[in-house]
Amino acid sequence: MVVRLDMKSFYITTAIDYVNGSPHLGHAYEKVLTDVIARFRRQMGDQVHFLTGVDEHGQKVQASAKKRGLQPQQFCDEVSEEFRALLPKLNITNDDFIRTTEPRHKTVVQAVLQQLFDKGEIYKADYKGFYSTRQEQFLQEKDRLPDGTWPELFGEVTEIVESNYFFKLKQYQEWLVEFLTKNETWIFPAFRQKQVLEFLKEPLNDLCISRPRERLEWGITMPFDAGYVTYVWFDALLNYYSAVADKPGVWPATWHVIGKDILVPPHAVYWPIMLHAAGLPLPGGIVAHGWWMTRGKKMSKTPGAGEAINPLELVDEFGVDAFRYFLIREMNVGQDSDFTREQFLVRYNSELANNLGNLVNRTLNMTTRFAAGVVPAAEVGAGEAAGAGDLEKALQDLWAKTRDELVPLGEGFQFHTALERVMVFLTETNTYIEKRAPWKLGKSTEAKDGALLRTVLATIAESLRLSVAAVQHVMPATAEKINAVLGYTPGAVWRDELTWGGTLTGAKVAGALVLFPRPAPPEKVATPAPAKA
Ligand code: ME8
Repeated sequence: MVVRLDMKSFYITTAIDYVNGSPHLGHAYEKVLTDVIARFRRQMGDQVHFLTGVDEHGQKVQASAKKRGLQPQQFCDEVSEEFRALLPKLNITNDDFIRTTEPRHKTVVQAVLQQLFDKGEIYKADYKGFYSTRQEQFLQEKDRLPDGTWPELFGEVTEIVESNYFFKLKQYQEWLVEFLTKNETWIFPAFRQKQVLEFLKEPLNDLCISRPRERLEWGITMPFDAGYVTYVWFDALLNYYSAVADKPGVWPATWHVIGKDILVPPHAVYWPIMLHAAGLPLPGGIVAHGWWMTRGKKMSKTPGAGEAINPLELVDEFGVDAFRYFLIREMNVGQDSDFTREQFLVRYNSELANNLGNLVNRTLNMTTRFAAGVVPAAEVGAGEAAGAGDLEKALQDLWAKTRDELVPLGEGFQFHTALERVMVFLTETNTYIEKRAPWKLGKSTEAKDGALLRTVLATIAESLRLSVAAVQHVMPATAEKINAVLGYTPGAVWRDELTWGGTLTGAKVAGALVLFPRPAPPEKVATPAPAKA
């Protein structure tokens, strides 16, 4: 890795997925969102390190392996491969993939535990209480429903009595409240930070961080007591640090991207306190995204929850970029979204096929037809007598406005809005084509019409090039394909790519490119209108 001194280091992570089932849309979304942020930061010139991986220990994994009649390690090897294989299919640019069964991880977890133990941050005590295997969590009386039962979320709850190791969480409560009060934007979106502070109004308990080996085999051995393994969250959270512990200058993470279900308490309470107690710097912040739901229920591997959508089926059917586009366009980071095939098809047809696909077709088709496939130069002032130039100016002004919004929107994780703005610009470009009707200009023999036609061709090619630059972190393969048919190789500095100019003048374009073919017919869906020109 070449590290330039003028580059800002940007370390971003996803949650690590439990390997007790196959990846679903929720997992795919988190990877795609993090990838979009990572690509955006690279475009902005940062030195990005992007980590993802799998969470392989714990009761759930042990149980799933047993069900399949496999040894836990064998089971993990198999399922982890499925999660790893998803990444190239989604065009994810992770730099590293961590498995919590790897020696590099175990060594760091044990070293941190030993350090905390030596500092007196960990003690042994008897514990009697209720335990949820599904959530791998001890419960408290306040977790019960008013009728005394446990919420469905916890699955089967059993009472246990045992001796365990505890981490002194409680003594850091005030420190954490102060930290979150001082660092108001530590959690995105902001309303989640308020929820954490609300949670912290109740007293914290010390955290039970061990499981007796006779109850749970499948975990990292406590370095100071071989009769115990490490609680799965204590093990899992440390992946963010263990993966880069040997890479100077990478820690702390800039952002951890996770789902809202694992914000409180693991990421917003345990994690900062663990780091603080261990004397390690805290990450820059946490992005807590919402859930993909099906018919109002969270999509998950758990029986009884919303039906899990297999992301690969959609990728196979519509292509990786249509999939990435939909996830990023549809979900406002932090909010929930319902996944429906109908909504997917609406966006696919109207925004990708009709809007972007149409502009690509028209640009290639008309440049080939009217300019022998070579993008002409815009002729400023062409046809001024007829008021020409105003439409081009309006489009350029709209672009300038769109461009100015792109960076702040990206920096604020508002990628859905950024895509919406680009779609508006594309729609306006297509409307501009309708208004200028180059197919009519092409039939005219008048010199001013010829000049205007060349201006139109130059204008739409430039509009297309700019739109592609604006969405390349969301649809990298599509951007590459369109640039290739435009005969264009983008420069190294992304921001410079966003300036309107005669960039493509003289470029030789290809004849055609099929980008978003119509899906197979059986569904009743809105079909795209045929492209004009
Ligand atoms: O929680 N929509 O693993 P996991 C959006 N191993 N995101 C979803 C989702 C949905 N329907 N379902 C799950 C774990 N996710 C732990 C994490 S990190 C140190 C340990 C997200 O496989 C979920 O919110 O249950 C989480 O961020 C990620 O997928 C992995 O979930």
